[in-house]
Amino acid sequence: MILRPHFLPPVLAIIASNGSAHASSPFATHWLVYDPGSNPSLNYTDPASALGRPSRFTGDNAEFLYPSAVTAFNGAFNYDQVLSIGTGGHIILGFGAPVRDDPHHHFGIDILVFGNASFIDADYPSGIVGGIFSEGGVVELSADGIHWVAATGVTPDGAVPTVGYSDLLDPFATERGSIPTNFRLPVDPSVDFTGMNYSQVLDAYNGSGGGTGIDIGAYGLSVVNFIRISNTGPNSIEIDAVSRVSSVPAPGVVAVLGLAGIAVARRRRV
Ligand SMILES: [Ca+2]
Ligand SMILES: [Ca+2]
Ligand SMILES: [Ca+2]
Repeated sequence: MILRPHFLPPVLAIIASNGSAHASSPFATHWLVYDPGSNPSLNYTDPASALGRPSRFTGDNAEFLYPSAVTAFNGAFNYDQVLSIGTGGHIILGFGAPVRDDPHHHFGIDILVFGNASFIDADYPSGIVGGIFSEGGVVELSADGIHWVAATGVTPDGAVPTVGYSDLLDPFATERGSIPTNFRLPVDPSVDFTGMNYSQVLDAYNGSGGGTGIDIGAYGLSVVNFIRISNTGPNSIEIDAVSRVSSVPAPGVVAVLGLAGIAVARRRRV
């Protein structure tokens, strides 16, 4: 069954959602269409799970009783944290403000997609990156919700695992950390994590919370308001969140204001 908010057809739903009260949110503020496909994971079919910020902690409920931090080796798995999309399914998510191909975005990346993929531990439980549990998926982008451009090469559930805290050196920590990561800061896409220990992984993340990066300019787009994530593979994929990347502050402005340290501290707490 295909779900639509308030049972509106897509175009009307888009219009109805334009007055969103969450325009300043850096994460998806609304969903427009959710088709769960043929084999979504049981109990993971609430499209609201893909809205808002990514998860930092998981398993802390009666269903699982396995409280654990979201690390690069431990993806989020609570029912209300990730949305599952089965074979042939898709979701369309909307941002509260346009995503722009801003030259000040880190590494040129404008959008981050957070699945629940995690690295494979080659030396469990010490946390040595031996690969990644990747479940794939397909991403398309649109300015108007009608015309779509394929973001070829982007793997929404499988490229860069989510990390909830920068200071948790245990990849299977059962407590929260004290330094939340930044979900609007991309990981350097040139990094090869293979063989790294978890301390090296966190250094490479450099305060980022992970997420698969998308440079909308690479697909000829200057503005994006909607993202469609589809599954054409045999297994379900999971989506936790999407975010708009924040701009790198102009160094001169920060220096003049004398707020460099404060600016960094705030960015890390988004
Ligand atoms: Ca860009
Ligand atoms: Ca998954
Ligand atoms: Ca979520």
